[in-house]
This record gives sequence, C-alpha cells and structure tokens, in this order.
Amino acid sequence: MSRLLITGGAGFIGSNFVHYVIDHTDDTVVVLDKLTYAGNVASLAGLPANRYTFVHGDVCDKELVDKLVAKSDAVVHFAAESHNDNSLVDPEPFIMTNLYGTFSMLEAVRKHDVRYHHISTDEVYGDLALDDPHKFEPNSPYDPSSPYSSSKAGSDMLVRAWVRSFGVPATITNCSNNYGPRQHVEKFIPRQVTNIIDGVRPKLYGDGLNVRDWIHVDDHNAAVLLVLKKGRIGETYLIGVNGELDNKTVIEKILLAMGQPADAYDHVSDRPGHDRRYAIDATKLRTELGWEPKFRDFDAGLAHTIDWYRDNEAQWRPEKAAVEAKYVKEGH
Ligand code: NAD
Ligand code: TDX
Repeated sequence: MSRLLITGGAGFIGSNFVHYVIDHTDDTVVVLDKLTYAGNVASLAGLPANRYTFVHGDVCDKELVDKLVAKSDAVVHFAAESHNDNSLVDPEPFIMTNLYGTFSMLEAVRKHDVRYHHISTDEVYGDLALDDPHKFEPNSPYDPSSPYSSSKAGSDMLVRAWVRSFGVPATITNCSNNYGPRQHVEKFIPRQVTNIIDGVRPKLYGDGLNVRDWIHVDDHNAAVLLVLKKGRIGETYLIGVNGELDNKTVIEKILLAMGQPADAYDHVSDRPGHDRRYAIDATKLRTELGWEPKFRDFDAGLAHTIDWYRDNEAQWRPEKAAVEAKYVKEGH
C-alpha cells in the first residue's frame, strides 16, 4: 500500500486516475488541486473517506507542496493549464503552473527522496505531416508549437535534469489526446457533444483534416499506474493506441451517434499555429511493461462518453455558456 499525492486530481484525467487507483489498488490518495475553472470537486464525489483526502491549494505554493510531499510515498503530477486555445490568449498561467509548478514539485521530491511521476503530452514533439510514415518515439526531438506545449516541453526538461543532476527517482509519460467522462466542455469532443445537446451546430477548426491520436482516459491511466509501479527510473514512455482520426471524421461520428445528419456542422476560423497531426509509437510501453489497452473500439468509447454528458448535465452546464462566449470572442 502506498500513499499517493495526486496533483490536478479534480481535472479530467486526474479525477479519472483517482477513481482508477481507488478501484484497482489498496493505495490511499491525497489530491492537491487549485480548483481553477478546469477543476471540479463533483468529479471526485463518492470516494471512500478512509482512502481519499482533498487539499485545496496551488502546486506553486512550495511550503504546502513540501508538507504534502513529506507525507507521501509517491507523487503523480497531473496539475497543469491544459488548453492550447487559452494559452494563445493568455500564456502567463501556463508558465506559472506548468513550469514553476513542476519546479516546485521537483524540489520537494528531491528534498524528501520521493518517487515522482510526471504527466506529459505528445504535443512536446511538435507535429507530423499527414503523409509522414513516422510516429513520435521517446527520443524524437522536442519541437513544441504553442505556449501550452512549450511549457509542457519545458517541464519535461526540468524533470530530465532533476533525474540526471540530483538523482530524483522520476519517470515521464507522454500521452496522446484523451477522451472519456469528466472532460471540460472547452475541449473538442465535449464541446461538440454538448453543443448538439443544446441544439447548436458543432464547430470544426480550419479544414478539419488535422489528425489526433485518440485514447480512452482509462487506458491512459492504466498505463500511468503501470509506469508508476514498474517503470524504469529516468525513462520516458509514450502512451497511445494507434487511434488516429481526423477532426472532421470525429465530428461526423458524434453527429451520427447523436441522431443528426453527418454534415450538420460549421467550419470556423483555424487555431493559429494549429498542429497538423500527432501519432504515437507505444512499442516501448508494450514490450517493456506488457501494457495492452482495453478500449479498442473508439465508436463504443465515444457512445459511452456521449451518454455520460447526457446523464451528467449538472456537472458541465455551469461552465458551458462562459466557454462558448470565450470562443465567440476568439472567432471559433
Ligand atoms: P484539466 O485542465 O482537465 O485539469 C487540470 C487540473 O489541474 C484542474 O483540476 C485544475 O484545477 C488543476 N490545476 C491547474 N493549475 C493548478 C495549480 N497551479 N495548482 C494545483 N492545481 C492546478 O487537464 P487534463 O486534460 O486532465 O490534463 C491533465 C494532465 O494531462 C496535464 O498535465 C496535461 O498536460 C496532460 N495531458 C492531457 C491530455 C489530454 O488529452 N487532455 C493528453 C496528454 C497529456
Ligand atoms: O471546437 C473545436 N473545434 C476543433 O476543430 C475545438 C475546441 C477543437 N478543434 C480541433 C483542434 C484540434 O485539432 O480539435 C482538435 C482537438 O482540440 P483540443 O480538444 O483543444 O485538443 P488539442 O489541442 O489536440 O490538445 C489536447 O491533447 C493534448 C489536450 O487539450 C492537451 O492538454 C493534450 O496535451
């Protein structure tokens, strides 16, 4: 049994991870979360009080982080500003949370010699051409495009340096685009699903041919737990399930699954610097740690996700109008 400190545990992936850990291990969990617009304690409802504690606070608060890390056996650092579009409007919180916040976590785990796992993204590798036969591999060169992805790239570099210079017992995973329950309505799939629920047409950026490599959030989290328990210290593992789809296809699938004509969407202005394609080669994770994904059928996972948004309107409704107002201002 381990005492896990999970940062960003009220967000999309972090909250699903907390549920996953409670369901699949004997570990106890402390969540540290600032509850920004992206955090929602409702995502953590129903967890057993003897195994789960919530701490409202900032990963940049070094004193608080130090206290919590001192009482932990391992840290899983999910907390981040996570939305590319927001980073193009106001990069500052991305620099603070993603860079300084990671520095703050690393200093505490260094001091207390605590196992650290860093959650990162495939976006640190930049993008691929649609016809490029290659996929991202752990040693692909870093080439981030946006303030978000560059701040995540910087945070990965800090982790690598703290491993090499200070011997911090850390691992890193870089995962592709997640989908599933409890994702914020600003993100692509939840935005379209909740638009359709509201009778509004989905919005496709640019030509809609940009490709994302979709993975169910529970497959991501199963891999994170495996790397935390069995990964080699100092290593980077890429997580992905060969789930490449272009955005136009995803919108068409959502529309059809929700009983609408496949072409009932609008094209809107493109994202500046919009990455064309991401694709993950997860061979290292599969061969070294024997990882296998469970959610092999994207359409089934999507249907389940749509049901979650239909059944949990109280959770996402309070954010929806503000998100759409923000997109109107940005021309999306
Ligand atoms: P999210 O935006 O849904 O959640 C982020 C959480 O972090 C929120 O609960 C928020 O309140 C919290 N937070 C933000 N700033 C904080 C701070 N300063 N101190 C404490 N808590 C803070 O994000 P997500 O989509 O769940 O992403 C989680 C992690 O996974 C991020 O590190 C992200 O880069 C990474 N990631 C995401 C994806 C994806 O598809 N969403 C893919 C790969 C990697
Ligand atoms: O309304 C939309 N229409 C649209 O066409 C929105 C919100 C997005 N898009 C496009 C942009 C992207 O090509 O859909 C794709 C996915 O967009 P996002 O959900 O914003 O995700 P992305 O920018 O790919 O980044 C996500 O995956 C990697 C997460 O938000 C990151 O945190 C993660 O690191």
